[in-house]
Formats: sequence, C-alpha cells, structure tokens
Amino acid sequence: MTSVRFVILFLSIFFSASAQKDYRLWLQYDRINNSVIASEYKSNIQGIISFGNSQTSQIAVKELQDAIAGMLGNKLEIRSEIKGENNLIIGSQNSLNSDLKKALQPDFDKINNEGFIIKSILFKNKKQLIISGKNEIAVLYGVFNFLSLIQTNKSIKNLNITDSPKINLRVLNHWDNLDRTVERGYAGFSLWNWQKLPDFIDQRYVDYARANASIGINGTVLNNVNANALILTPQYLEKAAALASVFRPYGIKVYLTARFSAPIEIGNLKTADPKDPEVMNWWKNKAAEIYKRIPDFGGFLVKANSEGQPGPQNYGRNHVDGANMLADAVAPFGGVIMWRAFVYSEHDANDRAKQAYAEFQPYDGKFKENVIVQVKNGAIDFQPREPFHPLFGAMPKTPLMMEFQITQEYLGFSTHLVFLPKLFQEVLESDTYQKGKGSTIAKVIDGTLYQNKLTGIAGVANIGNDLNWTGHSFLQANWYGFGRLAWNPYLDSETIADEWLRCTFSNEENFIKPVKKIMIESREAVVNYMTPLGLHHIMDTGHHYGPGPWVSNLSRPEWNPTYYHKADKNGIGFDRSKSGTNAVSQYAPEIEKLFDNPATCPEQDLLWFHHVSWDYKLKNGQTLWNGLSLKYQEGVNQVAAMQNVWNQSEKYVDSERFNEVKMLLEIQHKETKWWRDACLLYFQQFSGKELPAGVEKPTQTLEYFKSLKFPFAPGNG
Ligand code: GCW
Repeated sequence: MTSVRFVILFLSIFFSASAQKDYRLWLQYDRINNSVIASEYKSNIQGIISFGNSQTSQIAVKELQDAIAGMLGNKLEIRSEIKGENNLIIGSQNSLNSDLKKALQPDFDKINNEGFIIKSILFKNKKQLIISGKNEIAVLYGVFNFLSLIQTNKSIKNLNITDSPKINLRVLNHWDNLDRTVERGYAGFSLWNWQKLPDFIDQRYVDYARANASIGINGTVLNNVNANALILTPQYLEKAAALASVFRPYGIKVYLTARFSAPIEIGNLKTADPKDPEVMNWWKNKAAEIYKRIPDFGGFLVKANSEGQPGPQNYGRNHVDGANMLADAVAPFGGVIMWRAFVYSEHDANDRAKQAYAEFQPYDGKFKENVIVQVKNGAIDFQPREPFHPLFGAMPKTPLMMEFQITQEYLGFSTHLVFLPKLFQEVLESDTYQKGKGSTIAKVIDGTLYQNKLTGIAGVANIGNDLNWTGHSFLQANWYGFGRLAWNPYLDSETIADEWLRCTFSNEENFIKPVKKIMIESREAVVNYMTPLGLHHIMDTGHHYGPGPWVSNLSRPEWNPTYYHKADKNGIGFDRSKSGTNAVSQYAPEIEKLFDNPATCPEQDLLWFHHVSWDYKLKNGQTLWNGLSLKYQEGVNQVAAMQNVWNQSEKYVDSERFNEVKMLLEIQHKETKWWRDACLLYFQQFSGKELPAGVEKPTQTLEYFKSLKFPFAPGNG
C-alpha cells in the first residue's frame, strides 16, 4: 500500500470511529473493564425471552442485544420459552403469561401507564430477571433503565425497581424553521430535512427517537413557535406524518405549532377570529385532516399575540377564546393545546416582568380541560438566573406547563459549558407558598399541588445536525438532564451529572469526581461572569451573544439592556419593590415580603428587585460595586478552574472529545474575560470607582467592546 493510501485509510478509520463516539450520546455501551462487575453481569444475564412482537418490542430486544454485546462482549441468545435460569424476560402486562402476570400484580398496582418494573424473580424455582410495564413503550423505558444500571456499573443482583414518570407530557420544543434554520439554535441546522421528506428517512430521525426514549421524552413539537402556516398544508403534513411514523414505536408523539392566522394564509378565509363559525370550522376540519394522517397526533403549541405573532387579540378576543376554540377542534381526537403565556406588549408601559401574570392570572379556571398553559421558568426570558415566574402556583384551576430552554440563547450559545439541570432544579425546588409552605414548582407542574390531571414540561431543544447533536459534548448532558427531570422533577442535578458522565464517558472515580464538580459549578460560573447579583438581559441585542449593557437604541424599550439594569450615578438595578413597579405583589405574601425588602431578598436576586447604591453593603461587608466586580472575576476564575480539571482528564477520554472540549473551554474562558471587562468598564462610568484588588485589569477599552458586531451570529433568523 502506498503511504498516501495508508494515510487515507488510517484517517477514515480514525474519523469514522471517533465521530461515532460523540454521536452516540449517553448510549455509548463501551466494554466494561472491571472484570468483577462484568462477570456478575454475565452470570446474571444469559438469554432473552421476549413476550411481545410489536415493533417496539423488537426495538427493545435489539437494544438489549447491542448494548450487552458492547458492554460485555457477547451476543445474547433469544430463547422462545423460559428454560434454564438467568434469563432476561421482557414483555408488557398483557403479553406476559398468566403466571408471570399474577406474580407481578402487586408491582403493576404501583405503576402508572408509562411506569416500569425491573425485578429479580424466582419462576418455577429458577432465578430470572423480568422487565415489564403496562404497555410496550413502558417496557422499552424499563429496558433503557436496566441498561443504564449496567452502564453505571450498579449491581443487578436482587433488583426490585418500580418507577413511573410524574409528568404526562415530556416534550421537546424545536424552534426549527421550514428552511432548516433553527431560531436560537447553535448546533447546526434542523434535523428535519423537509425537502427530502416524506420519502427519505434519515437514520438520524431513528437515532433521535431512540435517544429520547432512553430518557422518557414522549413528545416533540417539530417546528418553531414563530410559526409558518405552511406546516399545516397537506404537503407538509405528509412529511410530519412520516416523522411521526418513525417516532411512534419509541413512544414519541408529534405536535405542531399552529399559526393563529393560518385560516387566512392557507385557508382563504377573510378572518381568523376565533368566534367566527367559519374559522372554528376550518380548524375542526384541519384537526380531522391531521388526525387522519397522524392518528396519535399530540396537538398544537401556540404562541399568540406575542412578539408580533398573530392571535385572538387581533379580533378583540382574548387568550381564552383563542385557546378554547383550538381545544374544541382537537378534543374529539384526544389532542391538547399548549398555549404559551410568554406575552408582553409594546403598548403596555408596565414592567415587562409583570405582564404575563397580569394578563393570564385572571383567566384561571376559564380554559377548556385539554388546554395547558405553558409558562417560562422566569418572568423575563431564559436568563442565567431568574426568580421563578409568579404564575406558578397562582392559577390553581388551570394546568400549567413548565417551559425551560435547553438551547443556550442567553448562556453563551453552544460554546459555553453550562450544566443546566442545576438551573432547572433551582426552579423546580422554588417554593411558591401559594398553598402554604411546600408549594414547590415541581408540585405545581406534576399536578400534585392542585390535583391537575393534565401535566407537562417542555424544553426548547439544543439539538441540530452537528455530528455531536448539541455542538458541545457536555451540552448533551442538558438534553439528557431535561429528560430525566421531566420524568422525575425531584431528582438531584448531581445524581443526573453522575449518571450522565458514567454513561457518556467513564466510570473511573478519578474522572467522575472532579468533572462532576465542574459541571455542578458551571451554572453559578455563568451567572457570575454574565449577570451576577440579579442582573439580567444585558446581552448584546438581537442575537444575544456577548455583553451589550450599553444598548439603548431599540424601538421597544423593553428590548434594551439599559431598561433592565438601570445603572446611573446613584446605583444599579430594577426597582420591582412596592416603591417601584411592585412586581413583588404578584407573589404569595410570604415571598412578596421576602423579595420586597433588600435586606431579606436573596442576594442572588438583589438587582432583579431593587435599585441599590454603589455603596450598598452586601452581606459579606463589601460594597455593591466591589462585590459586583469580584463576582465577575470569580466567574472568570471558575472557568479557568474548569479548564484545569478538564486538562487533567485526558487519559480517561477519547482524544477527539478531549480536544474539542478543551478548545471550547478555551473559548469560554476568553469570553468570560470579555464579559467581565465589557460590563465592568461600562458600569464603572456610573459608579466612578476603581476596580477592587483581585480584579484583573481590563484587556481592552470600552469603545473596543462596543465596536464588536456579530451580524452573522447563529440562531438569529
Ligand atoms: O427568548 C425569546 C427569543 C425568541 C423566541 C421568544 C419566544 C421563538 O429571543 O427568539 O421566539 O423568546 O420564546 O417566543
């Protein structure tokens, strides 16, 4: 072989093998190198007996076979009857034989429709392991869960697990456009190749569904909430139906966004007034048409009268009128309407943070039963930190759905390592006090606080067609973590990081411990270097990449960073206390009191609720100016520490992922300094104070930072 051919061959083997690693997400199924553990597994799993014969059960069997082959190196035999011991028996409640069904009855009583059982049993005096659930999808969830035990090197002797998801609708929201751009997407273009659908089925659709099923995600909204009505035309519905067919055996329902003006744009009607009989009829027919193609269609997600999207208010109607009209259209087919509460208006001079509550809270109890109101975690917009949205807990008669953003619109795009489950957990644990102490957001959205039947959680996806799906290996953890918290909103983010690292990289304690620590700290780091002490929305305009606290020239006041920080000679922060906009009054009295007083307001939210002087004394005795400056520096230092840890992980990680993460951390570190310097130089104009000891000198002038422009920053349409 000539040397050139050899090099080409070598490179192609190298690249295909290594690229697969990233692509395989948390389903790596690498060979287990601990021989004691491996031999326990081998002796406990010797054959597979499957009671099902659906496509889903075939998927489950294949997953078991492939995973075991990868992790233990042997191909499991499929046995047609229960012979011998140490078989893995899989099957749903209905498909099991009557003896097994009877033996598991107490376990079936403990789970809901999507829950699973993983249990070591003695059957006819022989030891077996059974994975079951009430239907095939639940069994598939059980299979993935069982495999994750092996991936994380847990013992599988004497298993007795029952687990059910606590939230019904566990949904990804893709802000994907029909031209394949992704609004706020930083991992390439959309996965959905609309041009080639429905006839060409990309293997990625299958792999996407499999990854989602492995963490229990059961729904996907295919297209952007800033909707294009064309998605509802036959041409596109046929394509959506093709995707739905791929996702169905994995338990994933397809949803679409509904553009409120679609009856005009694609239906030739003169109006989209929700009270107009022709309009109502148009939506009823449209729903029937969709269900004909996609019998298990989930329903519509709607952004109406928000940021220029059309809605019922264009016709003098309100959100209830709009949502209920659509709800009637999908109700006969069991569909739901996820109606977003992300509203603020240029005609409303009120504090933007107050507008969604002011508009939606009075509608409590007025929506039809198949409507769920989708509320972002905070009242502004997916900031590195926001106090929880006051609507949570404040609409006892209305199911509320959480909307988290997995894509990092305001958190450094896909270059910054930020472990979001930490942020999600902080929100889910927040106590709204709306029904007394312990009224946490987790209980609002899992329906236990007010006994709602319909429950849901949405995550704005960070997925694109990049080889590694999310643009950064570590941001796969945010997709994973969202799914895990959607299944169980009470999970600890540290547990999630631990599982994810083991499944994705390695079980070596010397790797897990330090890397888990930096993941957990990464969330506070981003708050520190971008928006410490309650600052928010000071990102550069439009694309939201990098700092732009100076921006003040946008047509809508509430689009300008200066609106949010209100820095002046006297101090900094947005006064939302009783003496300011009184946004605090939208919370339960206990929380209102806490937030209203700067002395009791959590310092992490101080500048969200209060305008305080530059000399204001923080709890640690520092002045606000010094404390703020030091927080920015701390953020920079934290990322430097993350780099150090990563640099020591080389021997535990394949070289491709190691190097990619290393380069990304370098960019992140560079950008932390940009954030620190730009913000501090800008705020210094008002504080008139020197930087305290411990804060590094700025790397450039304020003019330089202001001159930076990013017309082609991704995700901005
Ligand atoms: O966060 C803002 C984004 C918009 C987005 C909007 C929304 C889809 O900047 O890009 O539009 O929120 O959530 O509707």
